[in-house]
Amino acid sequence: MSGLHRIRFIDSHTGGEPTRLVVEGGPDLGPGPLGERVARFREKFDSWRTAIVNEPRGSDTVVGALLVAPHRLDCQWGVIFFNNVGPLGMCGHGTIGLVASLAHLGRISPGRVNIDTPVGAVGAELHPDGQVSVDNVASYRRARGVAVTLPGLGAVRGDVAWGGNWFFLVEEHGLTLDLANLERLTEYTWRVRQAVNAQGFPEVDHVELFGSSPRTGAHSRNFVLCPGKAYDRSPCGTGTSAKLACLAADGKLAEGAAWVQESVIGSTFTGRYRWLDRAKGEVAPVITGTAFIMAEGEQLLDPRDPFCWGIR
Ligand code: PYC
Repeated sequence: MSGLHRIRFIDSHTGGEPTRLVVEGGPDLGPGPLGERVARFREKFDSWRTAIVNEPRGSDTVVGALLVAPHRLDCQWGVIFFNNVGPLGMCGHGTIGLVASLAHLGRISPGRVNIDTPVGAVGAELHPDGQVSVDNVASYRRARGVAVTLPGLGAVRGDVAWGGNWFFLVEEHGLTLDLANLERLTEYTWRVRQAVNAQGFPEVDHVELFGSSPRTGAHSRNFVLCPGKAYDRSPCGTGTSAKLACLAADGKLAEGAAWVQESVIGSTFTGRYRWLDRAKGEVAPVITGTAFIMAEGEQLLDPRDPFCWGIR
Protein backbone atom coordinates (compact mmCIF):
# COMPACT_ATOMS: atom_id res chain seq x y z
CA MET A 1 0.00 0.00 0.00
CA SER A 2 1.43 3.37 -0.93
CA GLY A 3 -0.34 6.56 0.12
CA LEU A 4 -3.53 6.78 2.17
CA HIS A 5 -6.07 3.99 1.79
CA ARG A 6 -9.71 4.97 2.46
CA ILE A 7 -12.36 2.70 3.98
CA ARG A 8 -15.90 4.05 3.83
CA PHE A 9 -18.04 3.06 6.83
CA ILE A 10 -21.35 3.62 8.60
CA ASP A 11 -21.48 3.25 12.39
CA SER A 12 -24.74 2.28 14.09
CA HIS A 13 -25.74 0.85 17.42
CA THR A 14 -28.45 -1.68 18.16
CA GLY A 15 -29.60 -1.57 21.77
CA GLY A 16 -26.25 0.02 22.67
CA GLU A 17 -24.05 -2.51 20.82
CA PRO A 18 -22.06 -0.95 17.96
CA THR A 19 -21.81 -2.17 14.36
CA ARG A 20 -19.33 -0.73 11.87
CA LEU A 21 -20.48 -1.47 8.33
CA VAL A 22 -17.71 -1.32 5.71
CA VAL A 23 -19.32 -0.22 2.45
CA GLU A 24 -16.23 0.49 0.33
CA GLY A 25 -12.49 0.04 0.50
CA GLY A 26 -12.46 -3.23 2.47
CA PRO A 27 -10.42 -6.28 1.45
CA ASP A 28 -11.36 -8.11 -1.76
CA LEU A 29 -12.11 -11.67 -0.63
CA GLY A 30 -12.83 -12.91 -4.15
CA PRO A 31 -15.81 -15.02 -5.26
CA GLY A 32 -17.39 -18.16 -3.81
CA PRO A 33 -19.60 -19.24 -0.91
CA LEU A 34 -19.33 -16.98 2.13
CA GLY A 35 -17.98 -19.88 4.20
CA GLU A 36 -14.95 -19.94 1.85
CA ARG A 37 -14.61 -16.17 1.80
CA VAL A 38 -14.62 -15.93 5.61
CA ALA A 39 -11.82 -18.53 5.70
CA ARG A 40 -9.81 -16.34 3.29
CA PHE A 41 -10.56 -13.30 5.45
CA ARG A 42 -9.25 -15.17 8.52
CA GLU A 43 -6.12 -16.53 6.80
CA LYS A 44 -5.02 -13.70 4.51
CA PHE A 45 -6.70 -10.47 5.55
CA ASP A 46 -6.72 -10.52 9.32
CA SER A 47 -4.86 -7.21 9.50
CA TRP A 48 -7.88 -5.58 7.81
CA ARG A 49 -10.07 -6.84 10.64
CA THR A 50 -7.75 -5.35 13.28
CA ALA A 51 -7.37 -2.08 11.33
CA ILE A 52 -11.15 -1.61 11.18
CA VAL A 53 -12.38 -2.63 14.66
CA ASN A 54 -9.41 -2.72 17.01
CA GLU A 55 -7.94 0.29 18.78
CA PRO A 56 -6.99 2.98 17.93
CA ARG A 57 -9.87 3.26 15.39
CA GLY A 58 -12.25 0.97 17.24
CA SER A 59 -12.59 -0.81 20.57
CA ASP A 60 -13.28 -4.27 22.02
CA THR A 61 -17.02 -3.74 21.68
CA VAL A 62 -17.20 -2.84 17.98
CA VAL A 63 -18.54 -5.53 15.65
CA GLY A 64 -17.43 -5.05 12.05
CA ALA A 65 -19.62 -5.97 9.10
CA LEU A 66 -18.02 -6.31 5.69
CA LEU A 67 -20.58 -5.81 2.95
CA VAL A 68 -19.89 -8.31 0.13
CA ALA A 69 -21.65 -9.62 -2.93
CA PRO A 70 -23.91 -12.56 -2.05
CA HIS A 71 -23.17 -16.05 -3.38
CA ARG A 72 -26.61 -17.56 -2.86
CA LEU A 73 -28.90 -16.65 -5.74
CA ASP A 74 -31.85 -15.88 -3.44
CA CYS A 75 -29.90 -13.21 -1.51
CA GLN A 76 -29.59 -9.52 -2.38
CA TRP A 77 -26.75 -8.78 0.08
CA GLY A 78 -23.85 -10.60 1.67
CA VAL A 79 -22.10 -9.84 4.98
CA ILE A 80 -19.19 -11.11 7.04
CA PHE A 81 -19.22 -10.09 10.71
CA PHE A 82 -16.08 -9.82 12.83
CA ASN A 83 -14.92 -8.52 16.18
CA ASN A 84 -11.73 -7.84 18.15
CA VAL A 85 -10.61 -11.48 18.00
CA GLY A 86 -11.91 -12.89 14.70
CA PRO A 87 -14.90 -13.46 12.41
CA LEU A 88 -18.37 -14.30 13.81
CA GLY A 89 -20.76 -16.82 12.24
CA MET A 90 -23.79 -14.55 12.38
CA CYS A 91 -24.67 -11.47 14.37
CA GLY A 92 -28.23 -10.49 15.22
CA HIS A 93 -27.63 -6.94 16.43
CA GLY A 94 -25.23 -6.50 13.50
CA THR A 95 -27.86 -7.60 10.96
CA ILE A 96 -30.29 -5.05 12.42
CA GLY A 97 -27.51 -2.44 12.13
CA LEU A 98 -26.73 -3.54 8.55
CA VAL A 99 -30.37 -3.13 7.46
CA ALA A 100 -30.69 0.27 9.18
CA SER A 101 -27.42 1.38 7.51
CA LEU A 102 -28.55 0.23 4.05
CA ALA A 103 -31.80 2.16 4.59
CA HIS A 104 -29.78 5.22 5.68
CA LEU A 105 -27.82 4.96 2.40
CA GLY A 106 -31.10 4.73 0.45
CA ARG A 107 -30.20 1.26 -0.82
CA ILE A 108 -33.28 -0.44 0.67
CA SER A 109 -36.81 0.61 1.62
CA PRO A 110 -39.26 -0.99 4.03
CA GLY A 111 -39.83 -4.61 3.04
CA ARG A 112 -37.94 -7.90 3.00
CA VAL A 113 -34.38 -8.75 1.95
CA ASN A 114 -32.31 -11.92 2.07
CA ILE A 115 -28.73 -11.75 3.32
CA ASP A 116 -25.99 -14.31 2.70
CA THR A 117 -23.74 -15.07 5.70
CA PRO A 118 -21.02 -17.67 6.34
CA VAL A 119 -23.49 -19.80 8.35
CA GLY A 120 -26.45 -19.58 5.97
CA ALA A 121 -28.98 -17.20 4.50
CA VAL A 122 -30.96 -14.99 6.86
CA GLY A 123 -34.01 -12.89 6.07
CA ALA A 124 -34.64 -9.38 7.32
CA GLU A 125 -37.67 -7.15 7.25
CA LEU A 126 -37.36 -3.38 7.58
CA HIS A 127 -40.65 -2.19 9.09
CA PRO A 128 -42.09 1.26 8.24
CA ASP A 129 -41.36 2.46 11.81
CA GLY A 130 -37.64 1.59 11.45
CA GLN A 131 -37.72 -1.63 13.48
CA VAL A 132 -35.97 -4.60 11.87
CA SER A 133 -36.93 -8.26 12.20
CA VAL A 134 -34.25 -10.85 11.49
CA ASP A 135 -35.23 -14.37 10.38
CA ASN A 136 -32.19 -16.07 11.78
CA VAL A 137 -30.59 -19.39 10.83
CA ALA A 138 -32.06 -22.61 12.23
CA SER A 139 -31.28 -22.76 15.94
CA TYR A 140 -31.16 -25.75 18.28
CA ARG A 141 -29.89 -27.05 21.62
CA ARG A 142 -26.99 -29.47 21.40
CA ALA A 143 -26.77 -30.48 25.07
CA ARG A 144 -28.98 -29.88 28.12
CA GLY A 145 -27.87 -29.40 31.72
CA VAL A 146 -24.15 -29.83 31.09
CA ALA A 147 -22.19 -29.59 34.37
CA VAL A 148 -18.72 -28.03 34.22
CA THR A 149 -16.40 -27.59 37.17
CA LEU A 150 -14.82 -24.22 37.87
CA PRO A 151 -11.70 -24.41 40.01
CA GLY A 152 -12.56 -22.91 43.41
CA LEU A 153 -16.21 -22.37 42.53
CA GLY A 154 -17.59 -25.86 42.00
CA ALA A 155 -20.08 -27.04 39.39
CA VAL A 156 -22.02 -24.79 37.03
CA ARG A 157 -24.83 -26.23 34.94
CA GLY A 158 -25.93 -24.91 31.54
CA ASP A 159 -27.17 -25.71 28.05
CA VAL A 160 -25.05 -25.70 24.89
CA ALA A 161 -27.02 -24.21 21.98
CA TRP A 162 -26.55 -22.79 18.48
CA GLY A 163 -28.18 -19.55 17.34
CA GLY A 164 -25.72 -18.58 14.58
CA ASN A 165 -22.88 -18.70 17.15
CA TRP A 166 -22.28 -21.24 19.93
CA PHE A 167 -23.53 -20.40 23.44
CA PHE A 168 -23.42 -21.82 26.94
CA LEU A 169 -26.62 -20.66 28.67
CA VAL A 170 -26.71 -20.55 32.47
CA GLU A 171 -29.78 -19.91 34.66
CA GLU A 172 -28.34 -20.70 38.08
CA HIS A 173 -25.26 -18.59 38.80
CA GLY A 174 -26.15 -16.62 41.93
CA LEU A 175 -24.92 -13.31 40.44
CA THR A 176 -26.73 -9.99 40.11
CA LEU A 177 -27.11 -9.05 36.45
CA ASP A 178 -26.40 -5.38 36.87
CA LEU A 179 -23.96 -2.86 35.37
CA ALA A 180 -22.52 -2.28 38.85
CA ASN A 181 -21.40 -5.92 38.81
CA LEU A 182 -19.67 -5.93 35.40
CA GLU A 183 -16.23 -6.98 36.57
CA ARG A 184 -17.52 -10.03 38.45
CA LEU A 185 -19.85 -11.00 35.62
CA THR A 186 -17.00 -10.77 33.11
CA GLU A 187 -14.58 -12.72 35.27
CA TYR A 188 -17.16 -15.42 36.06
CA THR A 189 -18.32 -15.93 32.46
CA TRP A 190 -14.71 -15.96 31.21
CA ARG A 191 -13.94 -18.78 33.64
CA VAL A 192 -17.12 -20.60 32.65
CA ARG A 193 -16.13 -20.36 29.00
CA GLN A 194 -12.68 -21.80 29.67
CA ALA A 195 -14.20 -24.69 31.66
CA VAL A 196 -16.83 -25.41 28.98
CA ASN A 197 -14.13 -25.37 26.25
CA ALA A 198 -11.86 -27.67 28.24
CA GLN A 199 -14.67 -30.01 29.28
CA GLY A 200 -16.05 -31.14 25.92
CA PHE A 201 -17.32 -28.09 24.03
CA PRO A 202 -14.39 -26.27 22.36
CA GLU A 203 -16.77 -24.61 19.89
CA VAL A 204 -18.55 -22.48 22.54
CA ASP A 205 -17.33 -18.88 22.38
CA HIS A 206 -20.23 -16.99 23.98
CA VAL A 207 -21.53 -17.40 27.55
CA GLU A 208 -24.97 -16.16 28.50
CA LEU A 209 -26.32 -15.68 32.04
CA PHE A 210 -30.05 -15.22 32.61
CA GLY A 211 -31.99 -13.65 35.47
CA SER A 212 -35.24 -11.84 36.11
CA SER A 213 -35.85 -8.42 34.60
CA PRO A 214 -37.13 -5.40 36.53
CA ARG A 215 -38.67 -4.06 33.31
CA THR A 216 -42.44 -4.44 32.81
CA GLY A 217 -43.10 -6.69 29.83
CA ALA A 218 -39.60 -8.23 29.70
CA HIS A 219 -39.37 -11.96 30.37
CA SER A 220 -35.71 -12.04 31.33
CA ARG A 221 -32.48 -10.04 31.55
CA ASN A 222 -29.21 -11.43 30.26
CA PHE A 223 -25.49 -10.83 30.43
CA VAL A 224 -23.61 -12.08 27.37
CA LEU A 225 -19.86 -12.50 27.20
CA CYS A 226 -18.54 -12.23 23.63
CA PRO A 227 -15.49 -14.14 22.30
CA GLY A 228 -13.02 -11.27 22.88
CA LYS A 229 -14.11 -10.73 26.54
CA ALA A 230 -16.33 -7.68 25.85
CA TYR A 231 -19.94 -7.99 27.03
CA ASP A 232 -22.79 -7.50 24.59
CA ARG A 233 -24.59 -4.23 25.24
CA SER A 234 -27.57 -5.55 23.27
CA PRO A 235 -29.56 -8.63 24.34
CA CYS A 236 -27.62 -10.51 21.60
CA GLY A 237 -29.63 -11.67 18.59
CA THR A 238 -27.86 -14.99 18.16
CA GLY A 239 -27.91 -15.53 21.95
CA THR A 240 -31.65 -14.83 22.07
CA SER A 241 -32.07 -17.31 19.19
CA ALA A 242 -30.19 -19.96 21.18
CA LYS A 243 -32.42 -19.15 24.19
CA LEU A 244 -35.57 -19.54 22.07
CA ALA A 245 -34.35 -22.98 20.95
CA CYS A 246 -33.93 -24.01 24.62
CA LEU A 247 -37.31 -22.58 25.64
CA ALA A 248 -38.97 -24.40 22.75
CA ALA A 249 -37.25 -27.69 23.59
CA ASP A 250 -38.34 -27.37 27.25
CA GLY A 251 -41.94 -26.51 26.27
CA LYS A 252 -41.63 -23.18 28.12
CA LEU A 253 -42.61 -20.89 25.23
CA ALA A 254 -45.32 -21.56 22.66
CA GLU A 255 -44.62 -21.29 18.93
CA GLY A 256 -45.30 -17.67 17.84
CA ALA A 257 -45.41 -16.26 21.39
CA ALA A 258 -43.24 -13.22 22.17
CA TRP A 259 -40.13 -13.46 24.37
CA VAL A 260 -38.85 -10.03 25.41
CA GLN A 261 -35.17 -10.32 26.25
CA GLU A 262 -33.56 -7.44 28.13
CA SER A 263 -29.79 -6.78 28.06
CA VAL A 264 -27.71 -5.87 31.08
CA ILE A 265 -27.92 -2.18 30.01
CA GLY A 266 -31.72 -2.29 29.70
CA SER A 267 -32.19 -2.52 25.90
CA THR A 268 -34.60 -5.15 24.55
CA PHE A 269 -35.18 -7.50 21.60
CA THR A 270 -38.42 -9.34 20.99
CA GLY A 271 -37.96 -12.95 19.88
CA ARG A 272 -40.43 -15.44 18.46
CA TYR A 273 -39.93 -18.84 16.91
CA ARG A 274 -41.59 -21.35 14.64
CA TRP A 275 -40.81 -25.04 14.65
CA LEU A 276 -38.71 -26.33 11.75
CA ASP A 277 -38.22 -29.89 13.02
CA ARG A 278 -39.60 -30.89 16.41
CA ALA A 279 -37.78 -34.23 16.44
CA LYS A 280 -34.42 -32.49 15.94
CA GLY A 281 -35.41 -29.54 18.18
CA GLU A 282 -34.77 -27.06 15.35
CA VAL A 283 -36.52 -23.71 15.40
CA ALA A 284 -36.59 -20.69 13.08
CA PRO A 285 -36.13 -17.64 15.35
CA VAL A 286 -37.25 -14.11 14.47
CA ILE A 287 -35.56 -11.33 16.43
CA THR A 288 -36.88 -7.76 16.32
CA GLY A 289 -35.00 -4.64 17.39
CA THR A 290 -34.00 -1.14 16.35
CA ALA A 291 -30.67 0.38 15.31
CA PHE A 292 -29.65 4.03 15.14
CA ILE A 293 -27.02 5.50 12.82
CA MET A 294 -24.27 7.30 14.74
CA ALA A 295 -21.60 8.21 12.21
CA GLU A 296 -20.52 7.85 8.62
CA GLY A 297 -17.17 8.59 7.15
CA GLU A 298 -13.83 7.26 6.01
CA GLN A 299 -11.12 5.50 7.93
CA LEU A 300 -7.68 6.47 6.67
CA LEU A 301 -4.96 3.82 6.56
CA ASP A 302 -1.59 5.54 6.45
CA PRO A 303 1.33 3.16 5.75
CA ARG A 304 3.65 5.47 7.76
CA ASP A 305 1.49 4.93 10.89
CA PRO A 306 3.01 2.18 13.12
CA PHE A 307 -0.56 1.35 14.28
CA CYS A 308 -2.10 1.58 10.81
CA TRP A 309 -3.34 -2.04 11.12
CA GLY A 310 -4.63 -1.62 14.67
CA ILE A 311 -3.31 -2.78 18.02
CA ARG A 312 -3.14 -6.57 17.97
O1 PYC B 1 -26.42 -9.84 18.40
O2 PYC B 1 -25.90 -11.85 17.70
C1 PYC B 1 -25.61 -10.78 18.23
C2 PYC B 1 -24.23 -10.58 18.72
C3 PYC B 1 -23.21 -11.48 18.69
C4 PYC B 1 -22.10 -10.85 19.24
C5 PYC B 1 -22.47 -9.57 19.58
N1 PYC B 1 -23.78 -9.43 19.25
